[in-house]
Parts: sequence; C-alpha cells; structure tokens
Amino acid sequence: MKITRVEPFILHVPVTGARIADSTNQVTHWGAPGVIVYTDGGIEGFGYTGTLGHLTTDRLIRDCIGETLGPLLVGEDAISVRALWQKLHSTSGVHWVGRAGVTQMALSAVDIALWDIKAKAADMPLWKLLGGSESARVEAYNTDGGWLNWSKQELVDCARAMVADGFRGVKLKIGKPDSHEDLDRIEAVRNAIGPRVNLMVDANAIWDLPTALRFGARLKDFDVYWIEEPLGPDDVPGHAQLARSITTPIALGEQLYSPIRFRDFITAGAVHFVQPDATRIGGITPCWQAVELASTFGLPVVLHAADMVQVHLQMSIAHSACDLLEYIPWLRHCFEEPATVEDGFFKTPQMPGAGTTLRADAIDKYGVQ
Ligand code: 0YR
Ligand code: MG
Repeated sequence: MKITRVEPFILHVPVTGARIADSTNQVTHWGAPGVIVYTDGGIEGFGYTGTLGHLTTDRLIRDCIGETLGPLLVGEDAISVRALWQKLHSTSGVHWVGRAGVTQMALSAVDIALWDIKAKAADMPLWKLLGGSESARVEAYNTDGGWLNWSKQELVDCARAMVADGFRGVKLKIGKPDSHEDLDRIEAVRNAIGPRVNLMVDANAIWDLPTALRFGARLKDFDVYWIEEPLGPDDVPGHAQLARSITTPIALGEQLYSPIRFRDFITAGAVHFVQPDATRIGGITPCWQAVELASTFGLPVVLHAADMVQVHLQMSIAHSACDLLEYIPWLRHCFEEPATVEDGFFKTPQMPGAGTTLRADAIDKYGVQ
C-alpha cells in the first residue's frame, strides 16, 4: 500500500468554559496540528499532536510535517510503520535540529497516521492489532473539572457532578502562588467527594524542590492518589529526592520526548505512575516502548490523555499495565468514533483504525491556516 500524498492541517478547537488554566498554561483553544496520509489502496490515515493553540508554533509543526517528513514518505509502503519511523527519524535531519518539541510532535502525528492506516488495512481497531482483548476495561479519571482558574466552589460543584456521572477519580490543578490555597482547595474537594473517590493533583511543573518537599508532605492528609509533575520536567535527581521524602506517589511523563528519558526517571526511582504521551514522544512506536519499559519495572502506566484519548485508549485496552486513563473531552466531537465514558469506564472502540479519523466537518469548522 503505497503512500501517495501527505497533507498537514491545523485545528483550533474551543475548550470547556472559554478559558482554562493550569499553573503554567492558559488555553482558550486546543491546537491540533496533524496530518492526513493518503494511499493508493484508498485508505487514509489520520494523526495529530496537541498544543496550546498558538498559531505560530502550530505552523512550525505543520511545516515540519508537510515540508520535511512528508516528501520522505511518498512512494513508501505505509504498512512498514516501524521502518518508516526509523527512516524519518534518521534521514530527515530532524534529529539534528530537535530531539524534543516541534520535530518530535511532527513525527508523532505522522507515526499515529501510519498506525491508523495499518489498523484500517487489517480491518480492526488498533487495540486488536496490538494484541488486546475485547474484555479489557479502562477506567477514566476526569481532569476537566479541576482547573486552576476556577473558584473553590466551582471545583466542589464540578467534582460532585463528575462523581454523580460515575467517575471514580478526579484531578485538581495546583500551583497557586500561595500553596496554602492549594491545600485549602484540595481539602474542600476531598470533603465533597468522600474517602472512596481517587483524588489526583497536578502542579504542571511549577514547584521548586523546597515547596514540593514542604507542601508535598501535606498531601497525605487528603489521601492524594498522586502528585503530578511537581518539579521541572527534566529534573531527575529532584524528583528522586522528592520520591524518597514524601509518601504520596509521583506521576510524570507528559513532557518527556524519548523512551530513554523514561529509563532515566524509572531507574532513579523518580516516578511511580508513568505517563507517556504518544503525541509528544514521537508517536505510538516509541510510546509503546515506554509502556513496555515501565511495565517491566512493575510500574502502572496512565497515558496522558489530553486530547489523544483516541490513541491512548486503544493502547490502554491493549496493554495490561494501563488500567486508568485521563479524560479531557475537548476534541471528542471532532471524531467519527469519539472516546466515550460510561459509568466511569471507557467504551471499547469498534471502528477499524486508531480512532483518529476526523469527521468531515471538523476541518471545515476548526481548520486554520
Ligand atoms: C492544559 N494533563 C495536563 C492541559 C494537561 C494540561 O495545559 O493540556 O493541563 O496537558 O497536564 O495532565
Ligand atoms: Mg498533567
């Protein structure tokens, strides 16, 4: 099945409630620079990455796909996904200009589109192609009710509503200038949801080590399930020291751009819940490697969903290390078969492919140049 054409796109899709914030990011529109890969067999593959919706950065990713990676794909056999990943990685020259960020995100989008083609050609959903079983169940936890710019009352109301909807886990953003305020908000939500619902907190890499040591130690009072990205995303020894000092488990990985970075954190004892993101690490190909690595060390993997619930759901169904998955429903209405949660668990997708096929109207409605 030969690749005939590679067409990049950019979507900007409004987020819940007009504007959300975590400790480092403000978002009004989620950016999804991506690609449609066409083949002579009539199958089209869809892949994309995720951004904060800045047009200038999204164009860098689009152009990397369209001008650098795309021409190397035309004429190749779309089914040879791993070989194509190696070719793009080593002969495009992108590794010289960036091993993280734009180039890896462009590579991610392309790799995901190729896996989409491979699963469609096999006439099965990706989870089945990856060896998964229909009976696997993936639990959802909800992040879309805990934003940092929302008031304490909004957090409490949202947490109650999510639990009433069947979610058994909710995540709160933390990282207020005064960390006492974070504790106050965590306490309010814990009281609202009761002792049996999992409560995660996510600092989005804003704390320094002294703050993390001091306030991280208080999280056990509220039975916090994990503290996510407490420190800078590349700080291996800092996270290792924190892991030795507090009892709340550490989650991270959404900003790591290679399986080797995961090896570094895991072997240093600096992470407990491992969170690779296929839209950043370079696609499903290296993301699967990170999942296998974590699982070899006996660590649970909770893929960073953001809006790649689509492929992350497929991978989670297929791998026994992935029982839990983040839910942020900003893009779901853009897909032919959106990820759906019922009574706290994701429904198993049935359409052939990676789940990334966009509805025809999504590009008309949200496409930007
Ligand atoms: C907004 N999930 C995250 C959102 C999310 C971010 O920046 O995308 O909070 O990626 O940290 O765990
Ligand atoms: Mg996070």
